[in-house]
Amino acid sequence: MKIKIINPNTTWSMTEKIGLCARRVAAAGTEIVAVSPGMGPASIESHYDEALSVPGILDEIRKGEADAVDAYVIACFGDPGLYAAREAARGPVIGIAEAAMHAASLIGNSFSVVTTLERTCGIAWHLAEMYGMQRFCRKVRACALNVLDLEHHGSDAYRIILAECRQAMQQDKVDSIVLGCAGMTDLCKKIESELGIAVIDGVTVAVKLAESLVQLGLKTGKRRDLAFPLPKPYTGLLENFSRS
Ligand code: 5HY
Repeated sequence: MKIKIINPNTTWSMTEKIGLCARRVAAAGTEIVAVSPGMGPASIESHYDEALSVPGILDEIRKGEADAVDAYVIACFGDPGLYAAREAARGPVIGIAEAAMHAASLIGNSFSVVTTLERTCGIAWHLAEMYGMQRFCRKVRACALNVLDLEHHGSDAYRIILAECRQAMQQDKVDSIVLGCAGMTDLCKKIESELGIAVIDGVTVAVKLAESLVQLGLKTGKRRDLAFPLPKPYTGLLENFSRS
């Protein structure tokens, strides 16, 4: 099977890191394709960034549909464009926030999210509510890190994230910690062994969920609101999105 991971920001070093971590958990026979769109924000840290990342995501879905992709992962913790992407795709589309929160709810009764900037905490809470996970989510914590600090080795990001995860473990009294950024995927197991608590990375969980759904022959439902978008012209910068 072919799983396409879309990192909606245009920072390829992060995309390559995401691809690497995904291939480590993918089953034999699963081909992982990890991409950044040809358009979009260098990092996603606001509603504005999220909105401007969606055309790039949909463009990659369109290409994937022509390339026999079986399932997609949206590798950004805001799950931007998730439902629009599901409309455009035949196969399953998994958002890493949705995947991580559900995994946390299956292995415990409480989790905290550790994310980058304070201003993205609201987005994480909104997703917890939308996915029915707010009764499991005890706290959303920020590390005062920009997303791209995760790409700069001198940024001390690991020490800062580890310290916030330790605080979550000691103060929030949770069963697990959900990492709130795709760019933290490579830190997951290191933090888990350092602290001795379950640490959940949405990228790898989403890959395993996508594999399971494809193996079960489960595709995105097309009978109701996730049916393919209706054909119509789009104009201006979006004219390439016109559907016939
Ligand atoms: C992410 N932004 O996973 C989110 C994380 C965040 O560019 N990739 C991004 O902080 O919202």
